[in-house]
Amino acid sequence: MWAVNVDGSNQQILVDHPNDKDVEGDLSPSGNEVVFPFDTGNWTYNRQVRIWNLTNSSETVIRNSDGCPDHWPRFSPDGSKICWVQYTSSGRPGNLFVMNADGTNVSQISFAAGNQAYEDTYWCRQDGRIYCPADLDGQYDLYSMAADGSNVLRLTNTPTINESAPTVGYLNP
Ligand SMILES: [Ca+2]
Repeated sequence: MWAVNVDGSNQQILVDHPNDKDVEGDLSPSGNEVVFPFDTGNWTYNRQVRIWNLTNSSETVIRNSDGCPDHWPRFSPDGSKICWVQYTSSGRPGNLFVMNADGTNVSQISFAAGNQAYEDTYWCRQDGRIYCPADLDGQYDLYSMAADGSNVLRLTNTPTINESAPTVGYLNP
């Protein structure tokens, strides 16, 4: 996993596993850590969630594989928690979970059933809410919710379009 200044200078490697895949990383609000799913190279279902400490290049496994691959771990605005999508054991997008940044206190915050699914978590640092696409009725739309999964808002309703990977910012056209 690499970082580069927004002007393109100072390209540097952050997380270095030469023989494996580090994907879907998120930089902590402090800038000292990266959380990412660690994949043993073959897109297996045996993913771990790890935190890489950028100050001393140490890493910690905060979540071990349980056969349901973890995707899109994202730090909370204060860096104390992580939300992510846990896929199903058959590799389909699944449900949203939140845990402490040390891997304790795992809490399921969405409850998709059947073919329903959540994806592509984004934890907004401006308002503290979690944004993601979800397929709750046959196609993906965008939703947001409080960090405990309550107060769900449906943001789009576009039956012929599958939304993905939202981000939050300020438009200044
Ligand atoms: Ca849609």
